[in-house]
Amino acid sequence: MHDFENKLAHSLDHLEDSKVKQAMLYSLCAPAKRLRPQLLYGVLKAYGANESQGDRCAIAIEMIHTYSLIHDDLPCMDNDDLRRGQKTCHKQFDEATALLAGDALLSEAFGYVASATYQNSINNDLASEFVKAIGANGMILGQMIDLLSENVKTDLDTISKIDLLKTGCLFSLALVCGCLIANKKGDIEVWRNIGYKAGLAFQIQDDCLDVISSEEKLGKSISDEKNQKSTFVSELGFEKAQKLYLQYFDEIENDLKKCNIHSEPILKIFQMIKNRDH
Ligand code: GRG
Repeated sequence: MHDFENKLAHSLDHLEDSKVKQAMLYSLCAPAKRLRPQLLYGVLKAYGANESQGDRCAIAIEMIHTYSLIHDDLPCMDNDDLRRGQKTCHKQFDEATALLAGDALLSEAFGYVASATYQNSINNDLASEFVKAIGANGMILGQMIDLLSENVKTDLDTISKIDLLKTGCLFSLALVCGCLIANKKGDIEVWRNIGYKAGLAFQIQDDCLDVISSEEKLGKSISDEKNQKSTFVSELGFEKAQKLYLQYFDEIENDLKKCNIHSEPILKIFQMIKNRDH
């Protein structure tokens, strides 16, 4: 993650100055955990590959994650005021600018993937993985099912599907990109599954944090109750939900220990996620 914040801050330097660029930078460079880039770099380290090879994909994934947050916060979606400890993009700018900022981050992200020069021309594989993860069979589908679940009692299978698609797909993408860039295509499904488990664990943990933490600490609105959404905590109770996400993190640790990699750095990232308080 050497100098990642600086790389992100300069990632839009090629764009003409405009209000939409200001809005993109406002949301992209807001204080955030950068978990998905950390995971991508973690896989490269696990294979002993050069970390800087991951820069363009890591930036692209953070752009896409930021776009999803901007759109998720819009009045037509979750209608939130606070994100990453600051006003949401549409509150700071306006709705139309926020919509465009999200669209533009998504477009620029693909520019980053397309123009990366990797060995064995893996750019096509990477682009396909991006579309699979974030398109209408991935993150967007998760968001659609989530929106349709508001004010409706939702069973655990559906909640799991939403979490897997909304969060797991992007975690998986980060790990899979690391695997492809390290030229270890044969291991791709192992990383994909770890990403899905991590997304599920992360989202159940989020449901738990929503109960015990504050908006100030989380840096975002606590909106599940407001939007009348079923969550793992509402369906299982806090203790069972907590047990379940810890179980998923244990499984991830065991999966990683079975891989033929230098597992320490990536284990540390998952431990950090497991112990997070926001
Ligand atoms: C095209 C209209 C349209 C929408 C795009 C909005 C959307 C599709 C998907 C939403 C996906 C979403 C918001 C999932 C939740 C993801 C999540 C776990 C967010 C929080 O991630 P952290 O904690 O946040 O890593 P930071 O701020 O640290 O990066």
